[in-house]
Formats: sequence, C-alpha cells, structure tokens
Amino acid sequence: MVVSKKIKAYLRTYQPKAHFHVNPKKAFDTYFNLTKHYKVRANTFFKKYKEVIAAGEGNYRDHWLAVKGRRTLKHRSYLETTPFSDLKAFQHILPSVPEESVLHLSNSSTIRYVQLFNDKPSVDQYCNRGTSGIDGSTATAIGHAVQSSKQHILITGDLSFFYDSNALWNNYIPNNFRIIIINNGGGGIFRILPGNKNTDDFDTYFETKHQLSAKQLALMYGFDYIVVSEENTLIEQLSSFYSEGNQPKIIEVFTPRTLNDEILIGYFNNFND
Ligand SMILES: Cc1ncc(C[n+]2csc(CCOP(=O)(O)OP(=O)(O)O)c2C)c(N)n1
Repeated sequence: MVVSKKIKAYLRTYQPKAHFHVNPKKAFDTYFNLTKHYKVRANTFFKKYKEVIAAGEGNYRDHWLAVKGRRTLKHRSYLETTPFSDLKAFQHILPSVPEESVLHLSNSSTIRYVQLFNDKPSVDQYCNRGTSGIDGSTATAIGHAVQSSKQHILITGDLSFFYDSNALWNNYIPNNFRIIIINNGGGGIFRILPGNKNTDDFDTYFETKHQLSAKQLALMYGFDYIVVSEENTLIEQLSSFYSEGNQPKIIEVFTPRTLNDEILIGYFNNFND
C-alpha cells in the first residue's frame, strides 16, 4: 500500500498507461486508472510474468537509476548538515535495528519517515494501518511478539504510544521486545501540513501539544527505560539497546517540536533544484 501522499499525487497527475493490482482479494483504484485486477499472490504473478514478458529496448531503467543516484546524494548531503530532529533520529535508528528482527511501525509520521530510508531486506516490516488510526499499533506489535522467538521492535510516535498504552498491561511481553518512542511533544504530522501553525488553537486542537513522558508507564509496566534528547547519546544508547536483558526496554527520544517540520519541509525542498 502506498502511504506517501506525494507519490499518490504524482501518479494521479502523470497516470500510468496501465495499472495492474495484484492481490488475491481486493484491488484499490488508487490512481483512478486501474486496468486489471490479478486475483493471485505476488509470487505467483511474478513467476508467470517472467515467463511471458521479454526485456524490451529503452532507457527507462537507466533514467530512473540516475534519478535515484542524484536523490541519494542529496539525501546524504542534507542529513550531514541537519540538526537533531525526527528526521535525524530515524537516520540513526533504522540502521541500528538488528538483522532478522521484526519491525513494527506506528501510523502518522513514523511510517512516512521510514519510507525515506533504505530498509534491511532481512527485517520484516509491519504497520497496522487499520483506518490510518493511531490506536492499536502497540497492541499489534506486542501480540505479534508474543507468539514469535524473533526480536520485535516497535517505533512509535508519542501520541500513538500514550493512546495505546493499555497494550502494555499484560503478562506476556517477551524480554527482547523493544519500543522506540519519538516524542516530539504532540502530533508532529499536523505541523507538516500547510496551514497556520503556532497559534493557541492549532497547538491545542490540532497538534495537541503536551509535556508527557513515558517514564512512569515504563516503570509501572516493568520496562527498562532510557531517555535521550540529542544525537550522540542516541547513537551511544542504541549500540546496547537490543542486547539481552531481564526486561523489555523502552527508549524515549525527545526531539524539538517546532523544528521537526521545518527540517522535513527543507528535506523535500532540497530535491526541487
Ligand atoms: C484513533 C485515532 N484518533 C485520532 C487520529 C488523528 N491523528 C492522526 S495522526 C495523529 C497524531 C499522531 O501523533 P504521534 O503518534 O505523536 O505521531 P507524530 O505524527 O508526532 O510522529 C492523530 C491524533 C487517528 N488517526 N486515529
């Protein structure tokens, strides 16, 4: 499923000649020009596809590889000069996730930030989209972890975490379970959308800014608790975060609420020139 509004808008404006949706049950007409619904699993589809499709002439692949190369350079150079923020936190968190683990992502900004970075092929990634709700991400990750011997890691926003904190109230959370909370002091996603920011009404009713911390919840539910608010400490703490312990662990990463949106908007603008 494509989460990025930018990619959706792009493909709606520059419509593909054909859109095949491969799924045993449902087809979404996301770009308003669905050509065909193949009611099979992706593996079955591509096996067959390989047999009937021959490589064509053209520069499509080279063109897009060159675009990707330019994009990667700009991504790197922007991050080199970026101060500590949500974006910067993801830059360090994602490569720290252990090979062969299972990564759960909450909705809102988390799933969107993760799409800006390369993922590790050995790490299975899940996001319970539900109806794009902020509820249930923690419960889903814990439920999944309970029946698996693999290490499960949840990356979540602060509101999603506090909203679903009741999920921590059970006796079965494995000791190797890890939660990474990106605490940007509210619903950071609303700052990224166009509109009037930094008014009392915006802060209260849209962003719902707050000063809560996960510390007491961690204590109450028997989690190890680590808190960081700058880059070097984050890097240092991540280096031992996934190692074995007698309790599951939470790391709460505080990021600058009113800077995160500027940095992300700057990141996208950086690709425009
Ligand atoms: C059940 C539910 N309630 C409210 C919303 C509206 N909503 C969408 S994103 C969001 C803020 C999420 O904030 P947080 O989890 O801290 O993530 P951030 O965007 O800051 O990374 C809210 C309240 C929703 N999607 N689902």
